[in-house]
Amino acid sequence: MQIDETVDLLQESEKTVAFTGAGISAESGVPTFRGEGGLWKEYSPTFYANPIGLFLVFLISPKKVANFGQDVFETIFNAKPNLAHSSLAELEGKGFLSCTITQNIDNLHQEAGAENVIELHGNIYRVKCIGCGKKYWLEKDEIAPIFDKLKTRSRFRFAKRAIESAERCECGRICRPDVVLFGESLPKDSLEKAIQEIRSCDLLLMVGTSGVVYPAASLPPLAGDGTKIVEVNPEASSLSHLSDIFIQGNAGEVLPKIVSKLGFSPIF
Ligand code: BV8
Ligand code: ZN
Repeated sequence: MQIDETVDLLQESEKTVAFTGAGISAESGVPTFRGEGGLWKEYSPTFYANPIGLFLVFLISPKKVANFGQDVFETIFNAKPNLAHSSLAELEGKGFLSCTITQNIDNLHQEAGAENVIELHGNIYRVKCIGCGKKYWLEKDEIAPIFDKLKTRSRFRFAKRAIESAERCECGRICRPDVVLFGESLPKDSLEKAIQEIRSCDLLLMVGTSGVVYPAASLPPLAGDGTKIVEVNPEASSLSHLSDIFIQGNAGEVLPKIVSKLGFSPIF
């Protein structure tokens, strides 16, 4: 029923936008932040998800910071797009989706073929210069070995190796992961573009987000009064009160059904 209604809305829509969170990558094996087995169950965001906390953990045990980086990055490195990512890419390719606004840093929307992706929290495969802000893309095999090198108990050796292995910018300064940690501001251009997209769409597909992280979670409420909001999530989120249609289920099962009802099959 809700899937048929969503298909009708997609066919009538002039401009559809997707807003995604960690849940859309759950079926790719990437742990969500707050759900069952969530990342922050193992690594408390108080320490691991903000620069100051990470520094405190480094002072106590540099090895823990390297383990955290290895666990997060390895999980994401090994992840492949799932049918939810490829369904959104298919909708974009067939002209039913204008853009995907994501809170995720795993690059899986792009790997599934999506071209118009607005990244609110950055991208794990990109680094940026701490001096001039220039950004560089890294290959997976360039990043993985760094964490092996960082596995040491000694703070001094960890810091020395971290600086040695950090990518250098043309300007000579070192680069850091282009990822927004808690307490850090979101990239202004991405945020402004996302606001503009949500304000101008008439259909918003909200997929796999708990809606608790700001300012990202303040975006769906900016949708216009006439905009229909369809949410896909196995459980209610803090944004569910906004949804006109709530489809309870996993994105990797629900989205392909919507796409196939439109007469396409997500390229996997
Ligand atoms: C900011 C990158 C201005 C890193 C992320 C105190 C001090 C400092 C800041 C704050 C503070 N108090 C509040 C704040 C603001 C803070 C915030 O919102 N905190 C929350 C926790 C209260 N925000 C910030 O700090 C932001 N910056 O405000 O700057 C500023 C500056 C200085 C001082 C103050 C403010 C920065 C936020 C960005 C942080 N970086 N990621 C990394 O990825 O490692 S956030 C992280 O959470 C991810 O990006 C993730 O995407 C995002 C949001 O979470 P969700 O995507 O919703 O994921 P979650 O696990 O929560 O939910 C998963 C959902 O999927 C669930 O609903 C589940 O049911 C569903 N699901 C599960 N399986 C499936 C599914 N759905 C569909 N299919 C399935 N199969
Ligand atoms: Zn530079």
